[in-house]
Formats: sequence, C-alpha cells, structure tokens
Amino acid sequence: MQPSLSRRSLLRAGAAGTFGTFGTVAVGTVGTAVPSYAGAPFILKPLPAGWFTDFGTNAEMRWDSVSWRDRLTDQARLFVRNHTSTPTIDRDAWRLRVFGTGLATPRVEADALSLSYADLRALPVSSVTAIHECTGNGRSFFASQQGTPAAGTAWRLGAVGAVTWEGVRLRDVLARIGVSPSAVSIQATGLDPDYVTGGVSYSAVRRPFSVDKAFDDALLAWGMNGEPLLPDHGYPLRLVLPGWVGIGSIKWLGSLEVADTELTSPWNTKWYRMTGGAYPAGSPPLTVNPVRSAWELPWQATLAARPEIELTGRSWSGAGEIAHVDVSTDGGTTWRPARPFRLGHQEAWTQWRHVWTAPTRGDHVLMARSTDRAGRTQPLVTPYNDNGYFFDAVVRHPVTVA
Ligand SMILES: Nc1nc2c(c(=O)[nH]1)N[C@H]1C(S)=C(S)[C@@H](COP(=O)(O)O)O[C@H]1N2
Ligand SMILES: [Mo]
Repeated sequence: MQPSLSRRSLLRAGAAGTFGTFGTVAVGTVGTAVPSYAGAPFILKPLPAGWFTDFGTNAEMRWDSVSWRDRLTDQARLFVRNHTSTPTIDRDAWRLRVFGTGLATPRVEADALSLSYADLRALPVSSVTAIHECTGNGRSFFASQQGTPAAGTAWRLGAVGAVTWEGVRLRDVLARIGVSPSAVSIQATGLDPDYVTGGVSYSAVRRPFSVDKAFDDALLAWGMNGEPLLPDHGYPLRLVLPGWVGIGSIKWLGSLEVADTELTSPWNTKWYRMTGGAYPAGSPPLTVNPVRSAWELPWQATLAARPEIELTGRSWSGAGEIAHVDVSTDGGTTWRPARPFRLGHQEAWTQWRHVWTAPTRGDHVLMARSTDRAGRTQPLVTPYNDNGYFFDAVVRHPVTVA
C-alpha cells in the first residue's frame, strides 16, 4: 500500500523548511517497510574462512586477509556486528520516518514525515571516507593480555574497516525539513528485530546522538565503495557517524526522532558507556573511537627465516589522522619508528611498513604503538571495563620465525 500524500501535512511541513525540494515526499505512518526475518541466518553474505572469524550473529575480518595494496575494505570483507539478524528490506516500500519535538514544526510519531529512497536520492550526493569500527574491537585482549575477561564478542582487532560511504548529508536533509534552534538530540532506530537478551526485550536497536554531530559530518548512506549497501551492512539506508563508536551508525534506518530534550536508549544508558572497573557511575556515553594498530599477519604467524622480513600494518583513530607509529619486534624492549606510506590518503587509516632485519629463529612478540594528531598515544595497559570497550592498549602479537 502506498502511503497517502496528505496535502495538509505537506503545507505544514512546507512552512517549516524548503520542503518542496523533496519532490515526492509521502506523508503517513510507517507500516510499509516490511522486513522479513523468519528462518533467516544471522548474516546473509558469504563468510569465507580465509576472510572471517565467524561468531554467529557477528563476523570478524581476519587481518591476515588484508593486503597492503588495498587501502579500503571491500564490503564483502567488512566485519558484521548484528544484535539480532540481518533483515531483508524492500527498498521501494521502505520509508524513513522523521518526527519529534525538535523539528521546526514539532511532530508526534504517528504523524511522522515519511521519506522514500527516491526522495533521498534526489538530494545532493556526498561521500565520506572513514574508519568504521566496533566499540568492542580488541575486547579479547582484556582476557588474553591483561587477565581480566570482559563480556561480549571476543574480537581480536578485526572489527574494523575503512570505507567510502556514499549518501546524503544528514544536515542537508534536516535543513530541508526544518529543525528548531532548541533541538539537541536525535534518536536513530533500526528496522531489525527487537533485541532480546537475558529474557528482557529492549525493543528495536536505537541510539541517540547530538544535533551537533548531525550538522557536522553525519551521513545517511545508501552505498559503500561505489556499491549499494549489502543487506548485512544496512540496506537500503544506514546512518553513519564518522569516527564515532560503531553502534552510533544505525543500520536499516527506520526513523529519526529529533528532540529538544536529551533522548536516551539502553544503547547509551546501559551499554556503550564505561561501567565497572575503576570507572565512576554515570560515565558519559561513548562517542569518539580511540587509537589502535594492527599487523597484517595471521595471529601466531609463522614467518620464514630470512635476513630481512618486510612487515606491514595499519594504525587508525576516531579523532582523525595518525601522527606517528613506533614498532617493536622484541616485545617492547626497543622501539623504532615505522615507515608510513601512502601519505595524503590518511583520512581513514595510516598504512606503515617495517623491515625486520636479522630476526632470530624462535618465538617473538611484535608490537605497534601509534599516536594520533589529537595527541592520544596507545597505552601499554587499558583500564578494565565490564563490557570490554575501547581496548586501545598496544597488542602483543605473537609470531614464530622458523
Ligand atoms: N539496526 C542496527 N544497527 C546497528 C547494529 C545493530 O545490531 N542493529 N549494530 C551496531 C554495531 S554495535 C556496530 S559495530 C555496527 C556494525 O556495522 P556493520 O555490521 O555494517 O559492520 O553497526 C551498528 N548498527
Ligand atoms: Mo559495535
């Protein structure tokens, strides 16, 4: 069923912003986007064992499948993090609903604006190249490296990728709709099944973010690296909050609530903030991702003994460019600067190389420690938190020279 175009609503919205530029905006309540999940696997794309570690609802990119030749992460190789399972959504029936007290003309949810895929495609196209990363990336090292296991998927360092997103700036959409100067918070809600854990349903996956981020660099993305989004990555449309924790980039975006009060959801009150360990109660919701580094090697790699072994890796930060990378091939006793390459292509991550001269046969620990332009350096130990977020300590990567 096509949502009907209410002339009265159109006029009302028109008074709020330059609404006419949307063309065929359909106004009505949702009910038209019908995701189907029954009997579907959690993740729909193939997960070849050479590219992924399969965690069921989640899949981790293997760093030994990454070639220094590829700056961006192919969508087929990108990690997947699902709270439930990937829905199949009909793009033509799909609508993005926008409502809330923070619109220039406030709207209740039942009277939400309803934007079609074609409406969004008619707006100016933008692209953003950014790191896409899960808040819990590196979580397994809380256990294996620091002896304090944390709850959640036991990622090594592969819950990350570098992606060029294509879509429309959220600010371009909001400017056309009209946002009140008193708007502060926007809640993005996904169309995947309700999240149920420990016998409790937390309803749809959703998380609020600031209006400042919305007007800075947030994107409503339909594409990745020149392809339409795959179902697993949010088809037909997802939110992208560049540099921020992955949970902010809500997939299968169904609605945006723009409010003149701070919105909350369990994804910013219960999860995705620091709890436990030495953290005080009431730590703020996590936003900007930390600094991390990885070697493009198998875990426990066996390297053939040679006079020189050329090693490659990458460092990245949610706060922007990497300024400096040091590496150690002796477990942290001595450090040398890694050699960055592909300068001028650092909006996502910095690739670097290191020539390991005269390695001795036997077991070794490789380490890489980077500093970003915001001045944040990877520590040697990350303070523990219950959910294992933000493991940014230097990872001790075991290798054997044989
Ligand atoms: N609707 C919805 N959006 C979501 C999630 C989800 O489960 N449902 N997972 C979030 C988390 S925790 C991460 S890390 C990223 C992962 O995006 P990807 O699977 O495309 O790599 O999506 C975020 N957006
Ligand atoms: Mo995540």
